[in-house]
Amino acid sequence: MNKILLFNPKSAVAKHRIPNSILSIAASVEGKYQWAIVDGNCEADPLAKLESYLETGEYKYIGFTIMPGPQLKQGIPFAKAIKERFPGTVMIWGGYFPSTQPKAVLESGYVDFVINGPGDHAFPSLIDALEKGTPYEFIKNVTYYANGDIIKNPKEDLFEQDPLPPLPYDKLNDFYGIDKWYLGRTYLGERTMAYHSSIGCPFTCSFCAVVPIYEARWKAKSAKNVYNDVKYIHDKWGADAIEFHDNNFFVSEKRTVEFSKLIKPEKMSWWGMARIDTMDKFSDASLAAVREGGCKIIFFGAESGNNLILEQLDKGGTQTGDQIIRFAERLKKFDIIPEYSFVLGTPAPTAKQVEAQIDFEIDFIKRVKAVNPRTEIVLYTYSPVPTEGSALFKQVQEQGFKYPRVLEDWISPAWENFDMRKNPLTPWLTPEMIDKIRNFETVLNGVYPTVTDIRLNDLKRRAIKLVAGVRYKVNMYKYPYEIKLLQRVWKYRQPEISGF
Ligand code: B12
Ligand code: SF4
Repeated sequence: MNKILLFNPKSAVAKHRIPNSILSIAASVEGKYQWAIVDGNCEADPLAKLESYLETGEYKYIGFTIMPGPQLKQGIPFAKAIKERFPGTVMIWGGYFPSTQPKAVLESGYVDFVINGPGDHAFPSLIDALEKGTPYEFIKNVTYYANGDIIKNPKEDLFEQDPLPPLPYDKLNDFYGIDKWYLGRTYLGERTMAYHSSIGCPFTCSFCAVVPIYEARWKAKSAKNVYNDVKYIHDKWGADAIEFHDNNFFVSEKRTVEFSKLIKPEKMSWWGMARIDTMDKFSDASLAAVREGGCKIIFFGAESGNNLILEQLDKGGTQTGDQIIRFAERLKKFDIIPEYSFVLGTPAPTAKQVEAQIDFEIDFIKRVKAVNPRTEIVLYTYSPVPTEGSALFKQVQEQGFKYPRVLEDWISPAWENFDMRKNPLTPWLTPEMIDKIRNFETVLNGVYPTVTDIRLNDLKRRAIKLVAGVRYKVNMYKYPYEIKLLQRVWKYRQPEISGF
């Protein structure tokens, strides 16, 4: 029987996390096919490592997981090189990038299949079909190229998460010691693990890549199962903190509180992502239970203080600018740090309006900081995702925005910036507007350096604050070279780029 090689391209320079995407694919074939994992984060020469497996002639199937941005830097050239040298291999890509850009991926000629969304069932079914020579044309979530066309098989209904096979942590540990590679020191603890407890999201925000893939569906593991998995890693490898990588961990108040109570005796600190309107409905008792269970900081998609933009972003219709401010204030008494992310630079009919929107958000963020200075701010610039049918994506296309058609173009510096949501190539944003957003970000990070940068000691924090404070007070954001210099010298890290 042919073997399977799974590859996680480099996604961060440090603070590597358990590669949950590729590990869940390994779990889906565990016990049935033999597999090996290569983690680009842990290898000095990952291509050589991949080739060393392929040279044995035992591995026919290669699965790459790809999120937009830096993972493409290894993903694209490695896939090309492997297909050239080992043309008999079957190359299968999964993850957010190929799911949203299947055309460019499959037309490259070196990727044979894309798994669109969850691979837990689709991947083993595809391998079975290829091994037995039976049709794959009916396997849900499989996308492929045939007769000059992209064929997208129908989507599978989102399945229950509890019956999924357990993640093969022990086997991963044989490839890359969990202790050595994946339990890093963070703001949360000395040994931070990453865990993914639910899939999808029940909402339909028009700027978000989760929507075209999961189509407003969400399924979660039970609190008890999440607790059991976390406890396993805690007991076996000494994890003392958790990053929940779910798109939306806190959808269910009941599950959240149940988990908080279960985990409380373990004294672990944790972090997860949420919606403000959902959590604002949590009772005071639930929020207190969450904090007592060890939750220190929660990432919220605040997106905008402007109700009209919130509507444009389809933020569910229940979040308002006033609520964003009120909720930052509310969390103070529970000692939970809100980490608010904003999306600046959405399209508007005129350049003047785009600029006015940016100015409004800058002012709004300062209001949030005034009510709760501990609020962490993450600033993204709107990078369109192909949410077919959304009014926002229609507006984006009408204004002349186009994705690259050739896969290799995605690794040009310009498109990499697009992926990082820092400097997208959207036609309605001028370089001056981008500068304004990024300069404000520099000054803001100067006055309020993130608590998650544990290398920045008190002295450095005070020095940077002093320099940036005057600018912040008088709204002078242009040319903040002195702050940039300090941030560069002290290697200031932004959690959204280098890991939370
Ligand atoms: C962890 C993570 C990171 C970490 C990487 C950790 C590390 N240190 O290595 C960090 C923080 C560095 C990061 C950064 C970025 N990330 Co990121 N990240 C995630 C996150 C939170 C979890 C990924 C994960 O483990 N999921 C768990 C697994 C089980 O789910 P999954 O990946 O979807 O896998 C399933 C399927 O997709 C499929 N599948 C996946 N891979 C494969 C492979 C094969 C072979 C097959 C068959 C199937 C398959 O099957 C799996 C099981 O069903 C996701 C959000 C999310 N919840 O998924 C965002 C996410 C993937 N990131 C995203 C983005 C955009 C980025 C950035 C590019 C931009 C940014 N500033 O946020 C940066 C830069 C990337 C970089 N440096 O490489 C977006 C992608 C959106 C899009 N436009 O497509 C996401 C979805 C977040 C979001 N909601 O916007 N990220
Ligand atoms: S709530 Fe968050 S994860 Fe869900 S659709 Fe909106 S932005 Fe995406």
